[in-house]
Amino acid sequence: MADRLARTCGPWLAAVTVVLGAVLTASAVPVWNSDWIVHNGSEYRVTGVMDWNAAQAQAQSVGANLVTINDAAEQAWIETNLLPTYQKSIWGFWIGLYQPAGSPEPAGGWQWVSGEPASYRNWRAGEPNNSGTNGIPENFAHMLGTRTSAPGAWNDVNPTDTILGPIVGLVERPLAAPVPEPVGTTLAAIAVALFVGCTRRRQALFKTEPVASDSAGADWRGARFEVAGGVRKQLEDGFSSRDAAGR
Ligand SMILES: [Ca+2]
Ligand SMILES: [Ca+2]
Repeated sequence: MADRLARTCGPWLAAVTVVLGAVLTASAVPVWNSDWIVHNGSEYRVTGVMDWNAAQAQAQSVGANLVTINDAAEQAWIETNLLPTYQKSIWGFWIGLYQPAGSPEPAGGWQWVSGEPASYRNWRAGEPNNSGTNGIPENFAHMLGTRTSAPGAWNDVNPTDTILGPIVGLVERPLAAPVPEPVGTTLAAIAVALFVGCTRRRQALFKTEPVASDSAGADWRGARFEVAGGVRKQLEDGFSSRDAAGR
């Protein structure tokens, strides 16, 4: 009985396992709150609501990092063009600035997770202050949303802090290098070049070499044909026949 059950249910169990695997895989697909937005040599994208580490992991899965804000111009562009549209709460965006554990508090060791050495900072007055609740240090930075007294300014927080509301990550990566031509396209281009070259070579030979003679010994050249006296003659455009002197 048990064997029969196993034989009957085995394929079904396998199918269910495959379906469950597909569902679980699909659930791991990165969640985004925007498409890529191109600006000044970079492209930017906004994650779904998640903590700093999850947002950075999602960024890395597409060759990016949480944003590095290199200067005041990039800060201003983000504040104007991205923050009002994509913020989910007053907590604004995660940015790529973090403080390795053990750094002097509150201001020591802050660095960009991309590894870029940019020294630009836009801390809110009084920040970073490491004023984490529950004794957990504030080692990750976010950009405040527009509905605060300091829109766009930065603050250090602890991502597991219970006071944090919905917050999304701002992701940046360099614009991709031009994609190389597919091999098929390259081969097709070579084939066309060879064909054109051969055609020109064939035409050149055709115009400079005698290719047929009539009974009087005259040479005939060109691409059009005429049959006279049992001899096929090739004629250049505009001629019905031609004498030996080429007139
Ligand atoms: Ca940047
Ligand atoms: Ca703080």
